[in-house]
Order: sequence, then C-alpha cells, then structure tokens
Amino acid sequence: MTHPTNPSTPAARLSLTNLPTKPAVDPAELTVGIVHLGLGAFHRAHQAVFTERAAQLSGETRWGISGISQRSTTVRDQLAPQDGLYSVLTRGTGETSIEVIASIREVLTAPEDPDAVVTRIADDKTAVVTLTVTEKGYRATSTGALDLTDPEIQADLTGRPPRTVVGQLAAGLARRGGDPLTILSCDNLVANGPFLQRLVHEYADAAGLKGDQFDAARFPASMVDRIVPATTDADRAEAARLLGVQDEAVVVAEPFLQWVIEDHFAGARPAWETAGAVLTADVAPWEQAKLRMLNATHSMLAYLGALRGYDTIAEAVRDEELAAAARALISTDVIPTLTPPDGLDLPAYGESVLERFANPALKHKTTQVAMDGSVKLPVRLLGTIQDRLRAGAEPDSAARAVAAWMVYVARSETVDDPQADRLKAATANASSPAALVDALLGVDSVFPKELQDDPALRRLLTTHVTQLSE
Ligand code: CS2
Repeated sequence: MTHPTNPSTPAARLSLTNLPTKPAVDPAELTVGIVHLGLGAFHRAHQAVFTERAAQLSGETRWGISGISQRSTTVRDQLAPQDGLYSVLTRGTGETSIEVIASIREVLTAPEDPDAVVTRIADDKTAVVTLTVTEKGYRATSTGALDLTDPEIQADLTGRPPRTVVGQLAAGLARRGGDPLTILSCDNLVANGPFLQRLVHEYADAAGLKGDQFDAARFPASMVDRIVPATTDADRAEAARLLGVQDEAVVVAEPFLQWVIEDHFAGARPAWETAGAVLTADVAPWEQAKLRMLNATHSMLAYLGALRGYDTIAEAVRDEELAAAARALISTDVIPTLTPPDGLDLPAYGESVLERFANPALKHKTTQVAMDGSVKLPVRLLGTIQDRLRAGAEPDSAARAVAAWMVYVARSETVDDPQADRLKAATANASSPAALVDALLGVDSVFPKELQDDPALRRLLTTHVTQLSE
C-alpha cells in the first residue's frame, strides 16, 4: 500500500496490485457470467454487491460482471485503471464504513464498442443480463409500446451496431446460440420484466429479427431498493482517507439494501438469496409498495423541497410541513391502493422510508431526484391517482405532488428531463395556475386520457398550483 507523503502528490490508485483491503472474492478467479447494462452508481452499490456476496457465500466463480456504460466514457475511465475495483462508502447514522467490491470484471463503453456489447450478450457463458438504465433508457411510449418515433431506435433499426438498450438486447439474442438468456430489469418501473419483454419483442419484429432465443428468453420482474446519491469530491476524499489509496469510482450508499426478484429464470443464476435477496413468485405487491410509497414521496419531497430552496432530501423531510405532506400522501392516497406483500406492515414501511430519507449523512440532492419527472411521475404517482379516482376518492395529496412538479417545471430555467423541450414549450405561455395545469395536463406522453379528462383532478391540481405559486 502506498501512502502519499506530500498532500500535493496524488495517492496511488486502487487496483489489483494496490489493494488496501481484500475483497470478499478473489477477482482473479471470477469469470464473466453476467452482463450489466447501465454501469451507474446504483448498480455498483446494489446488484454488484449482492453478486459479490453471493459469489463469496456460494463459492461459485462463474458470476463476474461485464459492465456496460451506455453513454459516456466516464465510468470506464474511472474503473479501467483500477482493474474494475471500486469501493462502496456506506453512510448511516453510525460510523461510515467502506468495502472494496471486485465483482465487476470487465468494463465496456457501448458507443465506442457497440459490437463487443452484442458479442457479450450472445456469449454462451453469459446466463443473465441485468439492467439499470433508468426510466428513459427504455424508449417506450406512455402506453408501454416501443417508441418507434425515437431517433435512436430508428437509427438502430437501420442496422447500425445498436446503441439503444432494446437494440443491444435484440441483437444479442439474435446472435446467441447457447442456453436461453435471462434478462432482468432492475429499474423503477411497473412490472419491469414484462415491460421490457414487450419492447424487445416489438423491436425484434420491427427489425425482422427472429429465432428461438426470443421465445426462450425470460424477463423476470424485480424490485430494487437502496438510496445512492451522486458521488461528490468530498466522498472521494473520504474514501481515499479510509482506503489509503485513491478510488475514482467510489459510490456512496445508505446501509439499507433490498432486492426482491421474480423466480422466473431461463437457466442458471447467481445464488443471490444467499446474500439476502428474496426470490418470489410475485414481485408486484413489493414493487407497487416501493414505487408508490418510497419513490412517490421521494419525488414529492424533491419538488416541494426544491421549491422551498432545500438542497437535499434530508433537509426537505426535516421540514415539518413537507413531512406532513409526505405522510398524508402515504396514508390517505397510497395505502388504500396497495395489497400488502407478505408480512409487510405498510404504515410502518412508510415511516421507515421517511426515516431513511432523513439520514443526514446522505447528501442526496433534491434536484437529482427531481430529474426526469415526465417518466417518473406516471410510474410513481399517476397510477395511485387513477386508482383513487376510480374508487370515487379525491387524491388530494398525490395531486399536490404532481402540482409541485408542474410549478417546478415552470420555474426552472432548464429542466433535466428527456422531454424538456416539450415541457418548456407547453408551459411557455402559461400565465395563470389554471393555464399551467392545462398546458402540462395536455402533454399526452405523460398523462393518460382518463386523467386529462377528469374534472376533479384538474380542480385539485389548480388549487395546489395556485397555493404553491403564492
Ligand atoms: C430516487 C430513486 O432518484 C430517484 O428518483 O427516487 O433513485 C431512489 O433513491 C431509489 O429508487 C431507492 O431505491
């Protein structure tokens, strides 16, 4: 281990030859059996950790991960000089801990090497592809069909080496000759497995790709949970202090870690249950509870918090009025729409979520959670609103969350959202609360017709937008 003698000398980088603490598995023994699309911080703090623990506990060495960065070369540039090694800095109410993770054994950058990505997916030794590509990475319409108007989808369909996730998966399946593949979505979407299956099949139809591999592939659903804020310079400095070497790829996470996976695999899989994952026949109740309680209140606190000038979610949830708004959303609007999964006490779950948000050691920015609202709201809030309206109830709290998004979109100079241009164009001339509600409710790639036409929802939104604009 090398320690810098002078603060201006950069510390040596974490790598196989510069390992301050031994990872739980010997990286030299691991071979690639998993391809992961979307090598962001979340994957590194979640599935990669479960996979490493499962390898350690089961003794299996075939589940190293080939991680694919979908857009920039940043993560590759961070991980490649470190032989794929990085650390997870766990920040809870107690002491911060750090652990080096070795399960990522290869890093590819899709734009630079699109064919290598397809080859990896097609490889006989790859049994599972996992994905964290965020809501917008799926390129679906609001009704869950493949968006054939998307320019990247159109470009992939011309036959270039694919750049979209759906194109990569379809090309990989078409080229594959070995055992059938399991494709496991780990994004915050409703029924993420079947959702992805439909997109891949629609893409294959449009591209004229066929073969047994498409029918034999399995797309289990899964619910993932861990709060992973963007890494800051302060986190990198703390990791360097704790490790004694520089880790450019460190990720920060809360102690909480959960994965519920539908037990619906085409072939072999890592023994993730040994690492605490729950394999079950039905993920839907878990996923609904998590999306509608955790992610919905997260988004609500992000918008209401940002409007009040709070920098982090922890600050927002410490504001009594905002905490009360989140509690009202959970108890009045969300819980009545849920079927509790096995043994889950929903009110207690709701409280535990707010407690996690309040973790002061996590500097999770309201603006980070506020991103991509046009694709998050439908999943997190609009289903709840629809269910409550159908039951004859007035979803006042959920409408407040949507109204907060509307005011946030109108007030922000630039909106970080795949539909930013559309949203900004819609709101450009909205000079009153009612006009703002009309303008955004009219965006049919966000709101289904049933909600656009609902007078009660329009009224609730207008009341809240008026209050929030004052
Ligand atoms: C957050 C999620 O950024 C967001 O929109 O709501 O990333 C959230 O932190 C995770 O889903 C927690 O599991």
